[in-house]
Amino acid sequence: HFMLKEIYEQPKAIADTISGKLSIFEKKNEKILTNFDKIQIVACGTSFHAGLIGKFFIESISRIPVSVDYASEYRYRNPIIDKKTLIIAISQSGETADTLAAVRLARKKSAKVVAICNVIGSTITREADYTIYTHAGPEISVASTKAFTTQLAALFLFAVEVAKVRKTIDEETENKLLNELSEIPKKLKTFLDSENEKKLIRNIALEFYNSQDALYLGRFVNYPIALEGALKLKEISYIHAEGYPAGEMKHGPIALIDEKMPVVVIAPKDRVYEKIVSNIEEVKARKGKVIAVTNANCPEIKKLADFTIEIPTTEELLYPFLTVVPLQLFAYHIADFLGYDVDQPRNLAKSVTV
Ligand code: F1P
Repeated sequence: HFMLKEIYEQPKAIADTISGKLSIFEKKNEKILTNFDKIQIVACGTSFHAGLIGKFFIESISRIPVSVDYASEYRYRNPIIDKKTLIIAISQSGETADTLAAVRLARKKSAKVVAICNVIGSTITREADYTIYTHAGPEISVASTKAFTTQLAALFLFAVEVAKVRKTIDEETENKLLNELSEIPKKLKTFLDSENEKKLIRNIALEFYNSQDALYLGRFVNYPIALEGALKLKEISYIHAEGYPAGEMKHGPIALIDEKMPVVVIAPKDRVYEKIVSNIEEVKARKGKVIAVTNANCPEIKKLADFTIEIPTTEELLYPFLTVVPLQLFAYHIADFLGYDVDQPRNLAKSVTV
């Protein structure tokens, strides 16, 4: 299957994207990076989820306000766009009709557009002012995997570059962030090479592939990963799944939890760790089945969860690179057990051009 192959290509794709750097900004006038006071990110599907995480990167590292819109909704809210607005359009294919429409709207209002795309010469790259290319290589499977993690790499590099040019971070911080990012491919490879983790994820999928529904919970940078995990499951296994910020569970979705409900909780050791541990307690109190994605040495979670998948440790902003991968594999194995063609899910196209 292409999807599985593409999941395993992620360490290389991320490394290639990091070494591709933001070459566009080196060649062109750097003013592009200083001449705006707000950013609007537009994208669809998985690329939209990358945008949600990009907001955390840019706001925490460069302290510039960012909004993130589904490109399919953007034009209907009459967005406030001016010369000081920078638009970031994220699209693997560079051909998604709604994302292209958002680019055209922004350019008509004289905003500058940076595209983050994987396909050289695609329509969006031709219409944008600048393009940051992801170096994912061809992505054939409809369900996006390596395009997503390379988009994250591009967004992180962008955030650091903007902060550097605007002097919102010092050199030491810049080097620290870039070093942590450069460690990601190696860490991901270690995870993907682990026979234990591989077997574990397959076994969890075997346990749950007959489920009707699944709930995905995360907080902070891993909240969008909950959305992405749920989307992957929906796209290829046709199981109804919902992603939620874990703190919102008690405002509604908790009513759904019973002993039949798999609840995937993304819980690395970060600033919201204690909070997420109490969310897991809430799920267990209602007999939900918890699959946790966490680090080694998280005894609280190991004790509570039915299954724990262990990912390597990193700087807290960078966890999405590592937490999304077990969820991609989980969705893959479930769809595979159900006998579906994971590369060609029903009703979906690789790029939505109408
Ligand atoms: C956006 C997207 C993909 C999804 C599917 C349909 O594509 O929603 O994220 O996996 O292939 O299109 P793009 O704008 O990133 O090419």
